[in-house]
Amino acid sequence: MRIFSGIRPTGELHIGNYLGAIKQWVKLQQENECLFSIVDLHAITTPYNPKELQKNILELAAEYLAVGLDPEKCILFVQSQVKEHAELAWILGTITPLGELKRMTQFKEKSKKHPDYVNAGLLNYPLLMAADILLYKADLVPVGVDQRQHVELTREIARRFNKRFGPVFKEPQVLLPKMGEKIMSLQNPTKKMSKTDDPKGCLGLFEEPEEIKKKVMSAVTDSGKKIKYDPKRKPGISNLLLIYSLFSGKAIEKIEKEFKDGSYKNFKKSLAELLINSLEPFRKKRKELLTREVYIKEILEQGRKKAQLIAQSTMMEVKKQMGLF
Ligand code: AQP
Repeated sequence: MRIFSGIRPTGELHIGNYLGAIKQWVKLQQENECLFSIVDLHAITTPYNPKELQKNILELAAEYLAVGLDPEKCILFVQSQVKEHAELAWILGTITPLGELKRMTQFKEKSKKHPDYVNAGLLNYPLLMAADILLYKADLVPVGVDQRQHVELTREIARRFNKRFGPVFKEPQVLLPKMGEKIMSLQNPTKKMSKTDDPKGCLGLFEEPEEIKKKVMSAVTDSGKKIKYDPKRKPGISNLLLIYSLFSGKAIEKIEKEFKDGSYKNFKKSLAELLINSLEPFRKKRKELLTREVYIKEILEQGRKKAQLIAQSTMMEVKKQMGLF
């Protein structure tokens, strides 16, 4: 199988990015042909600081490596370094009705969040994402559930292109994790945990132990005392139980039993400890990798070369079919 996925270099990864997407990537790289990108062209659709973008890109590359992506097993590259992404996105825009882009949930949410920054790039985000995936004829796209709608649109675009110009693209399938497709904010458990939201609600994957403890202990819980998984009635404690389960490998029912006589406070203490121990190797590795800029740049350069070969070959086919070549 060929796999494609990416993350925006908009800040330090959080446990939602890990549990929703990257944890799957690390497994998938063992037996598939994987491409994982740092999608910087997507990052510039929301407010950002140009002086920090290169630093964020390198840091995200270090973070990919720190959590276990192996450049011997997968292709790691920066999206903007393979110009075919932007080229194909333009082409896909010519066969996509405006209404399909306007109804995308992410466009609506991000427009609301940044009312002074509603640019055409934000509207066209799903076209660029479709180009990212279709360029490599990916079979599977491992992402969190918030990206499912974009992958569905990608399938639709691929179908439309193939019908009009001939069979070039593969229709990709979304691959959601069995559990953890949407980790909620620690401060507002009805909202997705997000890099650019309230920092207190977002638990970074490389955070210092003290910070982890503080954030977990001050996580919003629900009324009542019972530690029970019930996302509708008890979204706060359910989110914490899910995180506990995913990091410990224990079933939720087993954790409920373990803490059946315990308080929220005790449960949170235990979760903080679990997270501190589980995340320590990532934190150490990231620190070490950040001192090896040349090594990271070399990995990205090798990745660029490999990705570009595939991308150029697909673009030749696309252009031929469309009469552009
Ligand atoms: N809370 C989450 N739970 C599960 N999966 C998540 N993902 C993001 N948040 C959660 C998944 O992580 C991948 C990368 O996300 P991204 O950075 O490309 O997109 P994003 O949605 O913009 O991520 P953030 O954290 O919400 O960042 P900002 O604040 O910059 O918008 C995707 O597979 C996504 O599903």
